[in-house]
Amino acid sequence: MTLAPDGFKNLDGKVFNEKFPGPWIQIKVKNYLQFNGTSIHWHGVRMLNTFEQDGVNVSNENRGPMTFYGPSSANYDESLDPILITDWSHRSAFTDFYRELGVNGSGRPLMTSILLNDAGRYKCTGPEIEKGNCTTAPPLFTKVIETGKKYLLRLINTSVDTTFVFAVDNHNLTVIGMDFVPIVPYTARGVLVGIGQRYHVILEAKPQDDRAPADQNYWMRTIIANGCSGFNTSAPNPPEENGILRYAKAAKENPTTKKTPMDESCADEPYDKLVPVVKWTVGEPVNEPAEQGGTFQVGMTEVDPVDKKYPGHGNFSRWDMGQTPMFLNFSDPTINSLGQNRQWPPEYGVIGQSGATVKEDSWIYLVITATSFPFGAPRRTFIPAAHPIHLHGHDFAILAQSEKPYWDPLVKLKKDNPPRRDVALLPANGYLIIAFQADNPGSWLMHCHIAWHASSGLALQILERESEIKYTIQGKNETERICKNWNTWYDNKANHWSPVEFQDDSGI
Ligand SMILES: [Cu+2]
Repeated sequence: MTLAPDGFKNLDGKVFNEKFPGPWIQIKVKNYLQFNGTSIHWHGVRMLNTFEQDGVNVSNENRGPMTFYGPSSANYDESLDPILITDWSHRSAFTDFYRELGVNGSGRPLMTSILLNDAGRYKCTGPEIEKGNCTTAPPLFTKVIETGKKYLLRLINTSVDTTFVFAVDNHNLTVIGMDFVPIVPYTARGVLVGIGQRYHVILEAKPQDDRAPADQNYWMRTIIANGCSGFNTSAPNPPEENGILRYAKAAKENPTTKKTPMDESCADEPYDKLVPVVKWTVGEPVNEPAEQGGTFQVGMTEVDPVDKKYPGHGNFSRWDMGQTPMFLNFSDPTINSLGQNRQWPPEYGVIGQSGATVKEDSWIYLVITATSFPFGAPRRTFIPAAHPIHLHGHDFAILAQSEKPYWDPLVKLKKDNPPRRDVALLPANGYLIIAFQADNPGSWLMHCHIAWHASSGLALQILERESEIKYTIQGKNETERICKNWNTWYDNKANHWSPVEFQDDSGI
């Protein structure tokens, strides 16, 4: 459009929203929680050269979707609002976390219901009704569609502890993107969405079956993946019919459709089908090869109950993937000790460069195993559980992903355009080999996205090109201001929820 900010007409001014300068995008966060410091993290966003704004030091159970518009690998007519799939508990995470630690022999924490966006279903018991705990739930998530149109669905698993398969009765889904990465389209009955993963799928408003006419209602299903459930597996699961796909001519009633058979096992979408449109060729690693000890073993470590770092409630274990479970000190953040050759406390889980020269185009390989290799480890146990592993600051290439125990250092790695994303499932008893390019100086978390496990300590900090981080920090004064405010707040014991202990989880 024509711009004349100085009184002279520039005929070809480029603008956002017909405004010059463009709109000011700001996000301000004000914390009204009484006993919790909190921070806001932009999940999956690369935060290129802005590591100090990645915002993770306290885990808090709140979340919302954000959408970046970008190229897609197939066309569609309309997009629906983001679809958040989550498990839901009637107890607070602060209460249930002690169950996760197995304090005093308690069982693991269990989730109660499934929500699709803001609605789910729970059948109140008599005593719960009498106690006044129950009210009317909002209507189930419902989308009205028109026959013949193609709709983009943005699926996000925001669960604490459950991997879901998303499906729509009598409809195929065309998968076109994962974790912001457009992929070559493929067709699926259902799509497995791990915790923290995102998928873009296209649904064509055309049922796949003559017996399923286009004037009906169809269930959207949130199926609990076999073996990756946060629910009580000896009791019936909560209903998986949690959303309604309604054709414009259909009556406003619940669907009566039946589930189409599909793979419900807890494994990432098929490796061979996840082909990025923009190709990567992964180079040789600069860090030490896996067979020389560069593996990270996901297991549990028995914590010494008298160790003051881990507030004690008797004997318990914490999840970890490094030397020891992560446990951070909010008053001593990593960002304040950069470039000082600091000997980091083992519970900070800092992985540095250990002598390797790391440059912008260097490749770093990480081998993550769910079993002990090559030797057993003292005070550690390995439990067969799948873990959605998430890396901050990067997309990573998945060089290998297997449900077999990791023992063969000559395992075949796919370096020619492997799947890439920012959350991948470490299969139970198996292994995951990932690679990222060291193009983003910072201290980046790598952790399991099961909230209980992250809180327990299943996390590392990867210190990438430490000496260069200081040049990327834009908000140095802001960092100092926040740290100072934190210390003032923390030093006032009236702000602590418990007089005995302030922090009981890893801090992420
Ligand atoms: Cu985990």
